[in-house]
Amino acid sequence: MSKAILYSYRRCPYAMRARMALRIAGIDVEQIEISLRDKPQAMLDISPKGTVPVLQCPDGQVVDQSLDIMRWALLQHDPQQWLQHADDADQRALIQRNDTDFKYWLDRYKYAERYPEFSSLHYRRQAGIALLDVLEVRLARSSYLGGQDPCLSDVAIFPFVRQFAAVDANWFSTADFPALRRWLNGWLESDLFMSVMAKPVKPG
Ligand SMILES: N[C@@H](CCC(=O)N[C@@H](CS)C(=O)NCC(=O)O)C(=O)O
Repeated sequence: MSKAILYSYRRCPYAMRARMALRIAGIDVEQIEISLRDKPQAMLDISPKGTVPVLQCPDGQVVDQSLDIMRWALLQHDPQQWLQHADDADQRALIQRNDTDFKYWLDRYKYAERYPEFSSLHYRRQAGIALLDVLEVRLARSSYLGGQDPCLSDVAIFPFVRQFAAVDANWFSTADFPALRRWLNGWLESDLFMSVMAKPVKPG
């Protein structure tokens, strides 16, 4: 095997961050777009937990957590130094909050009808408390989450904020998150993000 293989799902935020790191690192991967309802056996054979992304490296090593894929890629080539502050406690804590508390409330906000115990507004507020209020304060002070340059936490987190913004785009467009909006839009309009979101060309 000469190329790494990435099992991916276009709209998955974990897969997005992995694809962005692989892309900026210039790693040539064969990307396999899977269906979450019909996962390929070859993927389940190497990673039985059945989540994407999964990277199979040329030497056979399997990396099946998106953050590990990001680090694996950036350790080989990190042209914008995304890893520079990645081990700082505050940076790790931000990603941790994103992947745990924020993700928890985000899922409830996205699918509020499935969680009738509370209102959608309650879930939205909880998501804000879990992470977004902190991001807004930081981004009002600096362009990115680790300072004036993009870093690992920006890329690890923004695909989830993208989902949050899309639940009620009208509301988000005027919500009290001006710095967050500027930051999110910057990433959404970036060539890097657009390149990893390009739809696979269908043969024929
Ligand atoms: N901790 C994993 C989470 C990945 C994950 O949950 N991916 C979702 C898609 S966004 C998935 O594959 N879910 C399995 C399913 O829906 O069957 C990572 O960071 O890679």
